[in-house]
Amino acid sequence: MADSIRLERHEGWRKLVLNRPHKLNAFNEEMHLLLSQALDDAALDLECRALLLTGEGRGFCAGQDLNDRMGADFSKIDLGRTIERFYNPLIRKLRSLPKPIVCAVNGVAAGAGANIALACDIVLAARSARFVQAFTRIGLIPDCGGTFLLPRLVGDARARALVLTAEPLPAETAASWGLIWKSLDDDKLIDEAEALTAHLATQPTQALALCKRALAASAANTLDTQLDLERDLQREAGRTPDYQEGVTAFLEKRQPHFTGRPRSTVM
Ligand code: LHQ
Repeated sequence: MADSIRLERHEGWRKLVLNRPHKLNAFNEEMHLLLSQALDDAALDLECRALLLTGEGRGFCAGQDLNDRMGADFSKIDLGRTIERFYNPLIRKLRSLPKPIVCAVNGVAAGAGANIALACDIVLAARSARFVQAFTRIGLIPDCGGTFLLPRLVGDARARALVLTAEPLPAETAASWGLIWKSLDDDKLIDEAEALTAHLATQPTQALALCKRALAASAANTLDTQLDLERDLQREAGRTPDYQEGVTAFLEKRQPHFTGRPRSTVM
């Protein structure tokens, strides 16, 4: 893999590092293509049961690389196309990937970079990191699902102020507001994020994927519809080898050994 995304393989999980530190890991086309490919590969590989996304250097991600706009004829630029081609598929992939994604926000997360972090399943951030809905600073609106996720995570009043002022939100406040899971001392971030990802990789992967599906659907469902969905997904979870292992281990008073495998199709 070329170097704007660095891939590390670990036992049961993979680490993907946004790797354009001189630009605070702002996205260009190559980085989009490599990240998309890395997510597709991870989705298909049964040995990969969890992912960690982080950034190289002092930033997590500064959103779209704005350098390619130098000297451009703005009347000819169709931002909708860029979003349709790169950002929307990326957010859909992160949300629907059938394995947990931990995001370790190692430094500033701005514009699309902030919302890409929030689209991951569990977000940890270094205490020095900050989240910036930087879009209005350059005359844009939040994308990458920001206008969907922010009000749901922190409520309408805070979402509105974050979006309309583009003020940086420190990691600790982000955690106390419920925008992210935890803020950690800078020197502990990567070790804790790796330990969490490695732990998730030992969990019942199929059930975790079904949890993601249920939570994703809840945004648009009534309680009634959601209850029906839970019934259907629980039925699926109940047919996995890991359910059998979980119950057996509980009854035998030992730790479960989950394989993360889908149910065998051989009856
Ligand atoms: C950058 C960038 C950057 C290039 C820092 N590009 N070089 C979707 C669809 C299509 C098009 C448009 O966009 C979108 C979605 C979006 O993401 S729109 C929002 C794009 N992002 C931004 O507007 C954020 C721009 N960056 C900043 O406001 C600041 O750099 C932040 C607040 C992230 C960090 O500030 P500082 O810590 O003070 O760092 P810095 O500004 O000095 O940046 C360090 C270097 O990184 C610097 O390069 P230099 O050669 O001068 O050292 C910046 O030019 C470069 N950089 N962001 N997005």
